[in-house]
Amino acid sequence: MSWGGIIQAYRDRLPLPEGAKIITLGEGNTPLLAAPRLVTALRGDFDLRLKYEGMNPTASFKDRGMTMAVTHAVAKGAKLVICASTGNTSASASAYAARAGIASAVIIPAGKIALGKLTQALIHGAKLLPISGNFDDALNLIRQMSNLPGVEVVNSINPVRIEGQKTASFEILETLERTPDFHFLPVGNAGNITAYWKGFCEALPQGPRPRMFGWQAAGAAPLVDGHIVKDPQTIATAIRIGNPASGPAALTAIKDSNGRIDKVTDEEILSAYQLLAQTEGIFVEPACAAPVAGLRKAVAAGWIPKGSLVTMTLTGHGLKDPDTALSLFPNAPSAIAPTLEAARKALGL
Ligand code: AN7
Repeated sequence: MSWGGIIQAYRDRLPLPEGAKIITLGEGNTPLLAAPRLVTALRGDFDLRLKYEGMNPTASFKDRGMTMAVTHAVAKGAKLVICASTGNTSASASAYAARAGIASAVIIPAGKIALGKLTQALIHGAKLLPISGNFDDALNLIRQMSNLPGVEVVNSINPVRIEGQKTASFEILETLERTPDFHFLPVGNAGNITAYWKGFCEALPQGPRPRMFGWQAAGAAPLVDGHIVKDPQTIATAIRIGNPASGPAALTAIKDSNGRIDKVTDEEILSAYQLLAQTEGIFVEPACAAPVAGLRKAVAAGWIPKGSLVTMTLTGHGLKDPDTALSLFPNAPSAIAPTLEAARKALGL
């Protein structure tokens, strides 16, 4: 049978309204890639598998939750889905709303959304409401709008989003046919780490389960620092969040899994971002490089025993944020003559 998205695949494990029309773009079933060259570069000695969520229809993990949220919204008769977003939620919400034939409106921090994500929301016909504030301000506004008639909030404060996102854990376990020792992922609003842990708990009721290692950007690390961050700052705009909605659930996941929440600097993120692209051919957006940088830190600290099985979620595709990638290459190559001689000279051959 061909792949029909996560609701079709996991219908028995997802809450669905009676007779709901499923709104899907064929999300899920993403690759789980071995990464031996990256492990060598990190000077590790373990098995690393990367869940490449950039391969979802709108190029981020949000699609797993959005098929659920928009399916529920349509079943309830909603005419408009709304969300606050650092970019990927808005891209996904606007695509699934278009697919369903309903409207979408997205509240975003003005000037802080990666180019690809903004482009997606526009092309899918979303109403864009940039605010002079950050993601936390946007989510605050969304909470106030949640009771407006005909409106459905599709942020991860909507519990069906978490339900959809937990399916990534199911896929990892089915692919590996064993339990990872560690699971690494970036943490922003903390919905995804909450969802993965829910998935692992449901699939492995008796345990053992992976230890959850979540990574925040140093300038936006409320869960690591132990307090709300009023003016979060990081190059990884996807996780530029100072007051995560699912913070308490994330901390429970970390505690119950004997895991860890930690932070990495923008410099470490950018270095890991290039290392992943150049050792494994996998292009991610900067937020996804936070757990890669985290893994480097964990190896150096001796936290990953030899022979461990480590899984990591790469949450979004690198093409979402071409500006950050290009900024690393300020000197664009200049044109050469179309001759063998000039090509040989340029390549040193
Ligand atoms: C690529 O789109 O919050 O910890 O509004 O886009 O579940 O918030 C995005 C978050 C990680 C963090 N990686 O996940 C939004 C938004 C990428 C992301 C996260 C996001 P959560």
